[in-house]
Amino acid sequence: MTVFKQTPPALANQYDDDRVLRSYLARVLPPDVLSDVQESLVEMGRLAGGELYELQLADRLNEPTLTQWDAWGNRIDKIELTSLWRRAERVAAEHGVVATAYELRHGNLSRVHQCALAYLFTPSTDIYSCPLAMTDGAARTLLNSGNQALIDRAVPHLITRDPEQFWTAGQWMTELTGGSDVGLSETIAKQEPGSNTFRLYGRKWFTSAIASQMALTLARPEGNPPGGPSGGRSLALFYLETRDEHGRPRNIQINRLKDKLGTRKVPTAELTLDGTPAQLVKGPTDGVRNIVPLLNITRLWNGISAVALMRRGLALSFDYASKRVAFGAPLSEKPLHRDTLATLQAEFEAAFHLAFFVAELTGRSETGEISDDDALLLRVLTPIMKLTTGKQAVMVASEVLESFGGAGYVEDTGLPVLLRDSQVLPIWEGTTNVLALDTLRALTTDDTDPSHGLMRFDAAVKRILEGVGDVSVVRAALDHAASWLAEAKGDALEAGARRFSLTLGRTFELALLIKHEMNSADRFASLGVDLIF
Ligand code: MFK
Repeated sequence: MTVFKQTPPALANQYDDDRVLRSYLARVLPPDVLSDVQESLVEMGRLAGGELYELQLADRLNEPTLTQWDAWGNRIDKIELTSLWRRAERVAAEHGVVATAYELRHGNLSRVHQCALAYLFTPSTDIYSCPLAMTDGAARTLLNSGNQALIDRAVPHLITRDPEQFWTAGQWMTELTGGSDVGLSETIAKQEPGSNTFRLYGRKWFTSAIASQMALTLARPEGNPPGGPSGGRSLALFYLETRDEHGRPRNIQINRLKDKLGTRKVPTAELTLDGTPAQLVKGPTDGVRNIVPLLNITRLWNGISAVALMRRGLALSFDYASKRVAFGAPLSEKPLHRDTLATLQAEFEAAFHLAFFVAELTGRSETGEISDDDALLLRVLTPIMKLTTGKQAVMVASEVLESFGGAGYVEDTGLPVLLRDSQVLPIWEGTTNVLALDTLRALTTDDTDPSHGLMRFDAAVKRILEGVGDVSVVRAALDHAASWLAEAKGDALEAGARRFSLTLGRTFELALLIKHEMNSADRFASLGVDLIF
């Protein structure tokens, strides 16, 4: 008797196989830059579709562990990572997944190159992008701070390609009182008499990737006024190193690791800081404002991770559709299945172009080559991009699982993790609602009237669509947003902020998709599935 065996989905080289990434890079990178970066991307695509993916499947059941005590009663709070994450750390350092953005080999386009590496790397590493995002954000924050002693001490470790020297950074912001409303933080900083060192006392409630060697955190220097409407101003930004030269925590107790829905490889801890030595990064106040560079870099990573997870799900789903036969033909020949996947592919491609456009602007901002208009656009688009792509990732991951039928609901296919891990994207680094409010705030960055900010956003969309003409559906959406904003006041403005921000996000995505289709070699092709099957 012949026993039926289903061929599982497989991954090819994840760069060679990614028409969307390749056509985007061919459009935005000059030919000499593209040929220079290609080798690194092919190599990362090979690892992501091969060694790292195999290791990810083999490591599926393993999770990081916390050992609080040694056999002799000493508190050690030792974290052990799984083999996938240990390998991912080396690969990330050696392949410059953070470093590329700082080496500036290709000027402002280095950020695009780095995001392409991160995009290929992320889905095969069970969110090792979390510590890398915070590392990148910490490097940017320290460099912007002008604190030369801390720059000299930490930045070389954060941006090295040498795995032995490489450090990752944590971002300890969340406390029991304040997840979104960080100004409510209760951690106190006491200055050591006659010294620049402070000692931190308090509890941090969500500290991701706790194996990091350093962290940036917020605390209230003794004497500053307590939390309230402007609580963030009386916090200060601190730098600390987590362990001493013997590997012992520096007056930090790791109370437990969180039991989370997803991101199970990320060791996320609850901490007590009991006199942890720390240095001021930039003055004794305005901690929230001073940590903003970190927030904006990790929000960019969030968007890049969102599109990376969408792409991974679709790569597996498209491959499976060509192998799985039902009702007399492969799924890839079934009009309804094709139509479903084409819809998801459109969501992914739209999100891809938005996330990478923000990477382009970020790169230009970092090298000081951004116009005032584009700097304002970056300020508005960062929260819009983060909130829009996070929502798209959850929807696409859910549909990807369904496209496998029951197999998508079964753990040892390695598929359900895509949904669990995507679900964090609209939560951490600012929830959808917090970012929707930040969008309104960003529209008033240099003017008190958000309608003026929206007019500049509108002008940016027009610039994107230059040469294409006014696309009626884009025009209608922007006009609708503008007339709502002109009317909405007080509670109505706050209540509509999420719908408004998502409208702007999806409209901008559409403009970018159109621009790409009009300017790339595979014009009009990418929304169809014919190129994929
Ligand atoms: C896969 C990749 C993912 C990556 C890693 C994930 C690791 C997970 C780690 C975490 O989740 S850490 C926790 C993340 N937490 C947040 O993101 C907090 C979410 N809450 C907010 O973002 C609130 O809006 C905020 C805390 C900023 C509000 O605090 P405040 O004290 O009310 O701030 P305020 O007064 O609104 O802003 C202070 C200043 O910063 C203002 O400037 P001025 O002082 O000049 O007036 C703001 O305009 C400015 N500002 C705030 N957000 C900004 C910003 N400027 C630029 N960009 C922004 N995003």
